[in-house]
Amino acid sequence: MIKSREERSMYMLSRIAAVIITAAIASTLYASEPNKEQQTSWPEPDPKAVKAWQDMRFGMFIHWGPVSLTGHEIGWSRGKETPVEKYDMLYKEFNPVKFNADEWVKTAADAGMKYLVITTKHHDGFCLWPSEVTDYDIGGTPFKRDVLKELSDACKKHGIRFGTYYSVCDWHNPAYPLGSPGGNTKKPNPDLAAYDKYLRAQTTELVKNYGTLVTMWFDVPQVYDVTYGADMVKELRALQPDILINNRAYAKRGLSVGDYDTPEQKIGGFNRERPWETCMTICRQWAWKPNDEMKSLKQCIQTLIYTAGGDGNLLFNVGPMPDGLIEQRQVERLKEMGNWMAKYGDGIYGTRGGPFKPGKWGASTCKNNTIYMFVMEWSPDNSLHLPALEKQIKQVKSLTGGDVTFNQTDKNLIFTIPATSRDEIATVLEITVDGNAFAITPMNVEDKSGK
Ligand code: FHN
Repeated sequence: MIKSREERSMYMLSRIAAVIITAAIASTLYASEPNKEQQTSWPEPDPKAVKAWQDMRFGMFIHWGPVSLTGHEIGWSRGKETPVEKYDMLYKEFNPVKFNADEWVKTAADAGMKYLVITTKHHDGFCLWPSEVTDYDIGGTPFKRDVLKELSDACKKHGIRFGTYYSVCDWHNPAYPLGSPGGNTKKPNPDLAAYDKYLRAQTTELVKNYGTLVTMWFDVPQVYDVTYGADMVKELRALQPDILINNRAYAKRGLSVGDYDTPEQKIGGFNRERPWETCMTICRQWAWKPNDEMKSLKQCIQTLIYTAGGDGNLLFNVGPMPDGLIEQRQVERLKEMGNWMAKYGDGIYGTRGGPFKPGKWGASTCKNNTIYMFVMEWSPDNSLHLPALEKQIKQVKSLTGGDVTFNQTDKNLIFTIPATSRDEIATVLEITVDGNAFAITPMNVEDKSGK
């Protein structure tokens, strides 16, 4: 029975002390419980590396492997459309004799793409390079050639940055706890610590053997969490201090993970505070699918415009065929994108999103004292009504042709262009202002298209 105030306080103090000591013991006993510092700190990237990556704005994503022999989705079709036993033997037939790294990289360069990221290992566990720690790799195929070496060499030759996608989950590896189909089964004898060793051996091979990588693009970490991931990331950064790592290196669980976010199959929201990159397929499937639905040129270009307008990058995916060729129709679509970029790429490369935020009207980007407007919707009276601009306009040019006029007041800004001068994909206006365009406070644009 507590008698006095003093005894009550002493009792409370002893209870608090007990709680603190217990927590301290627990934190040492369960070594797998990451410490507070480990949980919240992500090793900051070199700001110059981030800016160089952002300036590129547009990259090629490639999803490829023996699965292309089936025309079904990489990883996900294992144990679904294709029985596991059959899927895991596909590599014995994988012989993409028409693979030409130079051609792939030239296709990327001709599209106006500045970097390239390929699935070195997807969820199915197959490795497109001769890994020291597994035989389930390109060395076990009739093809045998090191696809990554040939690609990274070709990228260097064409001035394209090379990056590697690596799936954290591995439904083929017996040590990784989850398996196919879709990570919904449990392996009989999982050993995550052993799998972490395997994963780190492979990621070390990638960063050591294929030149300076622009990024390590991790995917689907599932049960692989900060307990392992924090040290793995530190190891990568120690090997390549400038490498950018996306936000899928390990299970987030409320942690801040990665140098950039990765909205998928959708355009990210306007965000100048944290780098981001939309990854999207040119067709519908990530890996090659016969007669898959392919996006129109308008869809492709407007996706790129909206991504840059939101201050993000676009990683645009192709799925090469089992013979090693990228489908001709995809090559042609990418060439059409390159033709557009050749004319209007100044408004994409090296720009930042805004100041007019993306909307049905279109999107804008900015660089030095220039604002680029990509107008997709006009009001019925052929005008575009915008909020007042805090800097004085010195000149306006329509890069897509025609005469554009403008009226700037302290209340609003109106552009007008004859309907005959509009461009079906986007009417591109180049606006010169009297100062740094990026310093202009970003603004929303009210939808006045009347549609
Ligand atoms: O499951 C994968 C999918 O196959 C594809 O690789 C995408 C690309 O970002 N990532 C995962 C789905 O989020």
